[in-house]
Amino acid sequence: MDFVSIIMGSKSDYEIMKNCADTLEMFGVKYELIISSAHRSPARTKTYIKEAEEKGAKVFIAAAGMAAHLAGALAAGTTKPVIGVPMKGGAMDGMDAMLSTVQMPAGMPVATVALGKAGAVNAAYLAIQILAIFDNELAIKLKEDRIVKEKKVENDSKEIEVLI
Ligand code: RP5
Repeated sequence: MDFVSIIMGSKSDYEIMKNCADTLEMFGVKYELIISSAHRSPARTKTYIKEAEEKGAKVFIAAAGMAAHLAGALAAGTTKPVIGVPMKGGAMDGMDAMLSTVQMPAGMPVATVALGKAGAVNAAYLAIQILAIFDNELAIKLKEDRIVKEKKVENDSKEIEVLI
């Protein structure tokens, strides 16, 4: 069974990452969601990656804040695509997490998305787009979603637009 695996470094990441899970649900994509830390529970993280891959995880999403090494640790443990979501918070309000997540050495990629809710949602979209390469039903859902978004722009404009 194909699914997306979401791993958060702390329960404090859940409020934002719920948006990631909700987006996957909206597209009917199966997912697992756990808390495991690169620093506080490295053994659990390592074991989980292996078990998730065996169960069918096709894309990993890692969310962590501060000295955020979780996405990098995942990238070290799998050759599946890893998407990193830097979390806001701490003394630098996420700048530290963003740089830790994005600055991977050559050959060990982490697809890093934005800080905050947009990043959590986009991590899900990226995972869905990866799965949709070999899933036509999912590809159609993504195209329909774009049409809805395009229509919303027009409708929102109509409510307030001023034209001469
Ligand atoms: C990171 O440290 C977590 O991913 C979280 O974003 C941050 C703070 O964790 P808590 O102290 O709130 O558990 O490892």
